[in-house]
Amino acid sequence: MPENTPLVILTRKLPDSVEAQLSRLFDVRLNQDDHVFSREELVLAANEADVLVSTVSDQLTSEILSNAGNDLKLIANYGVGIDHIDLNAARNKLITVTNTPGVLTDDTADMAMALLLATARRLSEGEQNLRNDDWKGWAPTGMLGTRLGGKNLGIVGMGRIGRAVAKRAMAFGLSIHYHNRSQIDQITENSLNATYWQSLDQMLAQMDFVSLNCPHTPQTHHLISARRLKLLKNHAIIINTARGDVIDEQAMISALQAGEIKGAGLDVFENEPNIDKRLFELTNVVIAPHMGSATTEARAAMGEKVLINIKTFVDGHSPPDRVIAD
Ligand code: 8YV
Repeated sequence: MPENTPLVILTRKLPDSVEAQLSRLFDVRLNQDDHVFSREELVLAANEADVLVSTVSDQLTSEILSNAGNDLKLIANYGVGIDHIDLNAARNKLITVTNTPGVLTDDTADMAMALLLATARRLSEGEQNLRNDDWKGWAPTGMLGTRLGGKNLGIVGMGRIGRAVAKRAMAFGLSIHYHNRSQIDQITENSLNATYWQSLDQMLAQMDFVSLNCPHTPQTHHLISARRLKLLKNHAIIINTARGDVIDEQAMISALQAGEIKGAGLDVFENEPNIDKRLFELTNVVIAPHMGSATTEARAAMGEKVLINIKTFVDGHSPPDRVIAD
C-alpha cells in the first residue's frame, strides 16, 4: 500500500452514505452515473487503483487481473458471491480478495421464501390477470395453487443463507431436507429438524420444492443439469436465489415448457442482465431482477463491510472477510 492515501476505485454507484464514509478515509473515484464498466474501463481501473471495489456486474477475468497494475493489492467486493472474480489469477498477482458475508443472509432468505410463496400460490399470474382486467370474479376452481405446509423442501447448500431459508420454511410447516458438501453440526441440524442427503440425486427425487443456496463454483456449475431436472417430480418447484449458472437454464426452460416440473421462482439468471425471453412467456415462473440483497439495510451493511475490509488491509492487518481460493 502506498504511504499516501490509497486510490480506491468504485466500479458502481454505491449508496450515498457508503460513498461518503469511504471518501472520508480514502482517495475515492466514484462512478457517478452507475454505468457498468466495459472491459476497457475495468482494465484501466485495475491498472490505476490500489483498491478496487467490484460488484457482481464486473467480470474480473484472468486476463484483466494478470495485467493489473502492480499497485492493485486489494479487491474489496461489494457482495458475497465472488464467481465473477478469477481467484487464481488474483492469487498469482498477490491481490487479496474480500467479500461481504453475513449481512445479506436474512434478506436473501426472505427473497427465497417470497419467491416460493409467489410461485406456489401463483401470485404474479393472479396480479397479471387483475392488471390486464381479465378477472371475472371469485370462482371455486379459480387460481388454485399449492399449499406449502406439510411438503418437503430440499435445500441445496446449507451455509448461512440455506440455514436462514430452513428457519423460515420451518415456520411455514415445511419439512427440511438438505444436500451439502458435508453434513452440518448435529445441534443445528436438530434445531432445524433437517434431514441430510449425501446424494443430491436421491434428495431431488423426493422433494416438492427445491431451494438453491450454494455458491457458484466450477463444482456447482449446472449442478441442476438436464439429467437432474428429470429426477424431479412433475409438481416440483425450483427456487433460485444463488446464481443462474447453478442451473442449466436451457434445460430448465424446456422442463417448464413441457410441464416436467411445475414452476420456478428465479432471482438470478445465467446471462444477466440478458434474460432468456422464453421465461417471460411462462406463467408458471416468477422472476425478479437479482434483488435478494436489495434492502436499504443490507446495502448499507455491505458498504460497512467493504470499508472495514479496506481499512484493516490498508492498516497492515488481515481483513476479516478475506476470500481464500480453493
Ligand atoms: C449482491 C449477490 O447484491 O452478494 C451477492 O453475491 O448476489 C447480491 O445479493 C451483488 O452480488 C452485489 O455485488
